[in-house]
Amino acid sequence: MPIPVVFSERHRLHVPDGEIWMGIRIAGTELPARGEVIAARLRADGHLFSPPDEISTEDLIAVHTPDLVDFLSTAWKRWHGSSYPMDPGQDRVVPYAFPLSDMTLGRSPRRPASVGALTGMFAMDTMTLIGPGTWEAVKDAAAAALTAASMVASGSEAVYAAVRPPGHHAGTSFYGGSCYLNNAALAAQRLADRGLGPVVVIDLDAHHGNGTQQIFYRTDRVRYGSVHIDPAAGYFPHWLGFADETGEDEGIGANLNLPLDPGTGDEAWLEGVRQLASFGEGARSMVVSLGVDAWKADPESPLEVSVEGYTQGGSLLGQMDMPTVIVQEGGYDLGALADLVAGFLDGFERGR
Ligand code: SP5
Ligand code: ZN
Repeated sequence: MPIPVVFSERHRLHVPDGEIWMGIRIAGTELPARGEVIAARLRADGHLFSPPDEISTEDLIAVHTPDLVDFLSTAWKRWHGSSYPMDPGQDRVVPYAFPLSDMTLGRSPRRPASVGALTGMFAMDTMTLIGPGTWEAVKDAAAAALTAASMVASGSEAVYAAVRPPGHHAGTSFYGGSCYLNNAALAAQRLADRGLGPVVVIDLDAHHGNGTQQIFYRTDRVRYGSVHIDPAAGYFPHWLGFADETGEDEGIGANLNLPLDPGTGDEAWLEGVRQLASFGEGARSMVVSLGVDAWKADPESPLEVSVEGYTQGGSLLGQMDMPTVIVQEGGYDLGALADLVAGFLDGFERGR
C-alpha cells in the first residue's frame, strides 16, 4: 500500500516571487511548481490524498511564540498599510535592520512602530519574503504536518505531508531559510503529546535544520539528528550545524549533527543515515524531515547524492519499523524532485 499523503492545494498561494540575495532581488528556487510536480507524481503512483484538518493558533504555539504567529499572520496586511509598497516600491515583506543582542544592551527589544523594523525582530535573513498568500499556505503546511501526526497517533503506520513552504529553519520565535513555521517540529511535538515519545526527528535536507534543533535543544522528549553540508565550508545556516552541538540540560545527548564536506556522495551520506537510524533506536516514533536537496544536481547544495541514494536512505529508515511522519523540506531541481521523493517513499515502504 502506497503511503497516504496529506496535501493542500493552497500551497500555491505562497508566491515569494524571489529572494533578496546579497541585497539583490533574484529569482529564488522555492517555487509553487515544487508542490505541483510532487503531487502530480504521487497521484499518478496511486497514493491516497487527503486535505489537512483546520487548525488554530493554539496548535501552533505548541512550538512557536504567540508573537511569531501574530507577526506572520498579520505582516502582509501591515506592510500593505504602510508606505513601503509605494516608497521605495517593495511589494514583499522583507527586513532591513536586526536587533542583535549587544546592540539592545542585552535587553529584549521594545516593539518598534514601523513594520520594516518589526520584521527584523523575527526574520533571520533577507531571503524569506512574505507575499499576499504566504500566511494561508504557511498555515496549511503546518496543518498538513499536524494532520499527518494525528493520523499516525491514531494508528497509521506512516504518513507523508507533501508541504511547501518548508519548515526546518524556523525556530520558536524566528523565521528564515524559506521557512516560516516549523512543520516537522509541530508534528514531532504532537506525537510526543499523544503518547508516542520519545520522538526522533531525522533530517535529510542538505542544510542543517537549525530551527528544529533550537526548538528541542533542551529536552529529551524529542531527539534531533541531521546529516548536512558542513556550515564550516561556508554554507547556510552558517551559525549552527556543527558536530559539537549535542544538546543541553534535559537534552544532553539528544542532538546529533553529522556535517559533510562539499562533494560528498552516496556512500558517506548513507553512512550518516545509518548513524541517524542508530541514534533513533529506542524512540517510539519518528519524523523524517525529507529535504531532497542533497541530490547531486540541486542548485542549493554541493552534496552529490543520487536518486538511488535517497531510495536506499528510505529503505534504511523504513527498516526502523516505527510509526513515522515524513514531512517535505527542501529540494529545488524541478526535473528530479518527483523522482527523489518517489524514490525515498518507495525505499521506505520496501524497507518496512
Ligand atoms: C529548506 C531549505 O532547503 N532552505 C534552504 C535555504 C538555503 N538558502 C541558501 C542560501 C541561498 C542562496 N541562494 C542563492 C543562490 C545564488 N546562486
Ligand atoms: Zn535545504
